[in-house]
Amino acid sequence: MSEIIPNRKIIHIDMDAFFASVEQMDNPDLRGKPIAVGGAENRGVVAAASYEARKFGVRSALSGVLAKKYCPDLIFVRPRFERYKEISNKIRKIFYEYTDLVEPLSLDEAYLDVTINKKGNPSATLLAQEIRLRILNEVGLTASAGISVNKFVAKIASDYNKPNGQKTVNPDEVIPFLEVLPIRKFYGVGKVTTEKMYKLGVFTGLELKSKSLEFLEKHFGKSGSFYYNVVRGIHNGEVKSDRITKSVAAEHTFDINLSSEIFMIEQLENIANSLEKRLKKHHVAGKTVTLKIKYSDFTQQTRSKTLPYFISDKGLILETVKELLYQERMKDSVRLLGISLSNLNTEEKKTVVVQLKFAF
Ligand code: DCP
Ligand code: CA
Ligand code: CA
Repeated sequence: MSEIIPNRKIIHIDMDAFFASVEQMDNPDLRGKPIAVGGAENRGVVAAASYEARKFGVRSALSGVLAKKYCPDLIFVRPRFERYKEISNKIRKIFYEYTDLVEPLSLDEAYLDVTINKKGNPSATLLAQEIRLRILNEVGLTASAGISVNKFVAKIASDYNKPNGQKTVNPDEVIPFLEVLPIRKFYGVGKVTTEKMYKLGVFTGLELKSKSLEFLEKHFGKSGSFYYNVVRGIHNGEVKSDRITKSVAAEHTFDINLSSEIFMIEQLENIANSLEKRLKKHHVAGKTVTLKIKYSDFTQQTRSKTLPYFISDKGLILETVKELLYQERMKDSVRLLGISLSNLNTEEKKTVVVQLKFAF
């Protein structure tokens, strides 16, 4: 019997005309008007165009000169990246209230895995609606969302009812959705690949599906198997959270306060055990071991030791913890013990790469 893998629930959220909408929100004079962020009448390119400007064919990457030609009333606005970043952070804060599995793709969009979510809401569609409403109420901007079983389909779906709309592609709709999808709309298929696909007679998902894996690999190399799979609804890419975990901890509050170190060791063994499981699950190791002790009078103590190497093994963790335990006498009775590991090997390493040029 084959194992039934439950469908994941992925939401892709993308802000509408992001930079332009921020400018219109902050400056009421710009509302309802065709504006272009970036560019200028005689130089540069448009970064973002308001929906009013898009009616004239103004869009991102268009030169300022052409933009002005298409839309003589176009107002050029200088970008304010700090402001966009600030809004981006606000939006992300909202996302994290729903799940920790948030993968930002750029300032204005992210994938959220809400298969299991902090609200205990089984409907990803309703969650997307709620998140969009919160962005509108708390930030003042509209967003669009795509909801489906994987990142690939969710991303494509978020464009469907843009602006200020959302689209759910249910598990049983994924295949038919992809079959009728124009090939240029497949995420990851850029201009060059689209042209190549056209030359091979592939214009829709259905035509893509008619091609064998060998055929696609022959023409598209490594990407061949990607195309082969996604059109069959197979895309297992995980939502990669960018949250840098600073520490991993496990602790336990006791029903009866502990007064002897012998009992504490026994408890610490259990705690080290759960900590090790957590570390293994997240594939991390750390250098700093911290022992947390809460006494019955509610005072708290922490004792730490940093090792010269990374550990994740419960034996090594316990060894360090014991050292910390005996380092100093305990007060009479202990109600909670905890162990945490920090200085993790996942923390971003800011290395400066210096390129040396040698004269011959
Ligand atoms: N951006 C940019 N240069 C580009 C494309 C985009 O600087 N070539 C910036 C400006 C956009 C923001 O990134 O506002 C988000 O890009 P999107 O592609 O998501 O476009 P918009 O949010 O502007 O519009 P849409 O409503 O289509 O998502
Ligand atoms: Ca956008
Ligand atoms: Ca975007």
